[in-house]
Amino acid sequence: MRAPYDPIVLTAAVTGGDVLPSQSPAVPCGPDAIVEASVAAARAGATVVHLHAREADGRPTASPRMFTEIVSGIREQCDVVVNVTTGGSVDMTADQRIEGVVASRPDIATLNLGTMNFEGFPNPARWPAVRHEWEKEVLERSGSVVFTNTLGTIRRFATAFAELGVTPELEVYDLSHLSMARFLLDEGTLTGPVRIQFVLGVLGGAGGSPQDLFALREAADRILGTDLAAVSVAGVGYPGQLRLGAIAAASGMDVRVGIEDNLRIRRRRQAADSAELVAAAVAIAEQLERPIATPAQLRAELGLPVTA
Ligand code: KMH
Ligand code: ZN
Repeated sequence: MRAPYDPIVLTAAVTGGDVLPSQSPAVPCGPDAIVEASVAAARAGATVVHLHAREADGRPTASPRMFTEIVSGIREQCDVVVNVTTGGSVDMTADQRIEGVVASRPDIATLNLGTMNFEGFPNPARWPAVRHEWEKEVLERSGSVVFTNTLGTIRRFATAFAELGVTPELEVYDLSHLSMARFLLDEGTLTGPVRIQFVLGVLGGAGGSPQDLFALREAADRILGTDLAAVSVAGVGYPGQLRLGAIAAASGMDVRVGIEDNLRIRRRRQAADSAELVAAAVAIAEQLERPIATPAQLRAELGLPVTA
């Protein structure tokens, strides 16, 4: 784990599969916009970009061709570490969700450690006005959203990552996911030490308070011990993203910001893009005298070739 002045691995989650493009023009849609948002976030200081794929109308897609186009487009322009989702969106099958990783060969890919409710729009009175039919369908399925990650799916994805030489990032939304990580390590499906991404504040997972973060942080140390390499913190929504990010930066943890999880830079102002959220996290890190890890530093930590 990181000492108080160690560099922070800063992840920019640029696309996501849950926010709706009608909510903000900052949601990048189509491969060119996703590449542009990723490169801008890297230039603003991100160590890693975490990405999903979306069609031109913003609909999440599992298209292996698009993931390949995005990842190669990023790699042509910068050396940022690339983290591709297997979460996709909740209406994708497991077969669909792994295709993008197999095709695009990212440095890191996400491994979601449990089935859960995953409600982004639970209150109809607060539904945003939307332009696209598919967005209306997303809103109307609220109240019955399940993000399915069976043990079989988790094992299948973890095994595929090992075969591909892709580093798993364990997405932890709740306490039970830490026990799942322990089980997978003990049965040999995962090899430690592992990297965890806490995703806090999803309705269906743990809450987004500092108390929730520290309860999970202490449980991770207790359950995983020396099998834990790094903990990153992604707060969902505003003000959780930057507040939990600040606490993480002050507490020896890594940080995730970006449009996937949060559309606002201030209470009443939307972020222009993920790069603006990255710049805010960089400014917090500077005040705490914790530099941001370079992609080369993280590659060395991951045992990857130092250049992509
Ligand atoms: N979109 C969520 C259903 C990941 O990238 O693996 C899951 C997710 C986490 O976004
Ligand atoms: Zn994601």
